[in-house]
Amino acid sequence: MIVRDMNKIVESDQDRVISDAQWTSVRMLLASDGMGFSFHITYLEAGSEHTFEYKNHFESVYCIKGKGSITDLGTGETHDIQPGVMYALNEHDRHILRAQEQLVMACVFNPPVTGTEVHREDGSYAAAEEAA
Ligand code: 9YT
Repeated sequence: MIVRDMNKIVESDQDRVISDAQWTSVRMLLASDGMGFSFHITYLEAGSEHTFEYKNHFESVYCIKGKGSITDLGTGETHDIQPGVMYALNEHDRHILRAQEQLVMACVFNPPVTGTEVHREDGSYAAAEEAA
């Protein structure tokens, strides 16, 4: 069994804490944990806007805290994000995520991220075999 405390990861396992200018992600589970998915707690700063397109991953995101919106760039539809709302990018949907207030999100990626990915210009993470 794997048991981890996010607060302890933040204190003492910085390899699992990834930041960009406007977001920080704590990787509770990575590919190396062998679960077949990765599990992240991601903080998106108030006022920030992010364009992502996870071409090589499915991602599901649950809002724990904060307020914002997501725009599906395929359909143009915008949905409010608030605690209790989940979205699943089941079609690798290109999207814009906006944080009106700081958003705290629980995210699952399949296939799992390894922890070394960086967002490419198109908002994607490389597939594991491309990154190797
Ligand atoms: C909410 C969201 O899109 N999270 C993406 C995950 C984050 N960029 C990470 O953990 O890599």
